[in-house]
Amino acid sequence: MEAGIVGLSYIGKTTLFNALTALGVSAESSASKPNIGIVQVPDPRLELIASFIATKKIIPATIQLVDVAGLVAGASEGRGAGNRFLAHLRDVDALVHVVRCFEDPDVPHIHGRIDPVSDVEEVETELMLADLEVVENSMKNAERKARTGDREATARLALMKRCEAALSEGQPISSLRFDDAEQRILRSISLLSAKPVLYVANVGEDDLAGESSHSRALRMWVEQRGGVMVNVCAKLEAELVELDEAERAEMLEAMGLAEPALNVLARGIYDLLGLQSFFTAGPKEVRAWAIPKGATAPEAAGEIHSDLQRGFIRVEVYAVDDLKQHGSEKAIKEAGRLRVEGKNYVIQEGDVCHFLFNV
Ligand SMILES: Nc1nc2c(ncn2[C@@H]2O[C@H](COP(=O)(O)OP(=O)(O)OP(=O)(O)O)[C@@H](O)[C@H]2O)c(=O)[nH]1
Ligand SMILES: [Mg+2]
Repeated sequence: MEAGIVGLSYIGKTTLFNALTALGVSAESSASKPNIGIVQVPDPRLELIASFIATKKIIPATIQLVDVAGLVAGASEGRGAGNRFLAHLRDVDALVHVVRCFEDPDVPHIHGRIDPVSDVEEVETELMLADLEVVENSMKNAERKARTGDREATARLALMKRCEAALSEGQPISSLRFDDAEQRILRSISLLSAKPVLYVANVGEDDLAGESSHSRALRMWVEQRGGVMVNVCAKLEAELVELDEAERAEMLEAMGLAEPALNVLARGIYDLLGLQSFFTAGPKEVRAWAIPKGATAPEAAGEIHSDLQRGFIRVEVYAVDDLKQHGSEKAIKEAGRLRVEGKNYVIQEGDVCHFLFNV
């Protein structure tokens, strides 16, 4: 699963991307390509499991993140570098929309003023204009085919007309409701404004709680749309990841923070992507794995290795809380808390799994 960062030009996207992916491996990047990186999703339950089950390594779940050049008004018509990159965002599963809320005379704003609501609307308009172009093309194509009596084309034409009407009125596709058949058609054209969005207020170092007038204005705008917003100071987070663990803890404490805002953001993106975690635990590694909510035991096994899915027999499962209560897997078993589940079992958030398979 993959999320993409969007936002106006020069507002801290790459700073945030670098901080988020500092611990993960960068997949590929060059001047002409978007930055692609791996984000580790911190989970305190991993350390908890490892405190009961001796292990060599702790491996968190990861998600992939894409960072493209910023947008400016007119991007959908080819203005600015952002346009070339809009195409890279079509393939992502969700968007992280970064909005500048910090004041800093040394960092120029492309419009010469800080106005997060105007910025966020400018970017969303560009996304919708880019979608409108895709919808209109699809509509022309469907119109031609519908005349020959093609049923699929007739359905697509009606759907595209609905999408066009919404976009023309400035309504994102995500504000509409669709049935299964319509969703299938929409998936084939990957509209940007149909993707779930997490808004990130890039706040100033003196405004970590997001109480400045800029941050509050953006929060009100997001809340009115039923959206979710996270406050992050990209500059500060970029500094935090450079520190070693002891220094970081000291700096966080001095600022009265329990953990880096980046952790909250990483979990927010995870949630936005509809992911949940299950764990595997043994002497070699204690590891969290990302799977879509609702995944079955064989599907979860397939996340580890396709052989495990193909040869799936059953899974032994317990909850992290069982480990806390009983202290070891042996004690969990003796207490009758170790469950044996078959191929229809739906994995629950935080299950610790041992897969039994045969290939
Ligand atoms: N004061 C302050 N400066 C920041 C913050 N985040 C980013 N900057 C600065 O803003 C400038 C632009 O940051 P980038 O991360 O390159 O912005 P971007 O959105 O990736 O820019 P484009 O890719 O050109 O659209 C840099 O000089 C950063 O150091 C922040 O939270 N506070
Ligand atoms: Mg950038």
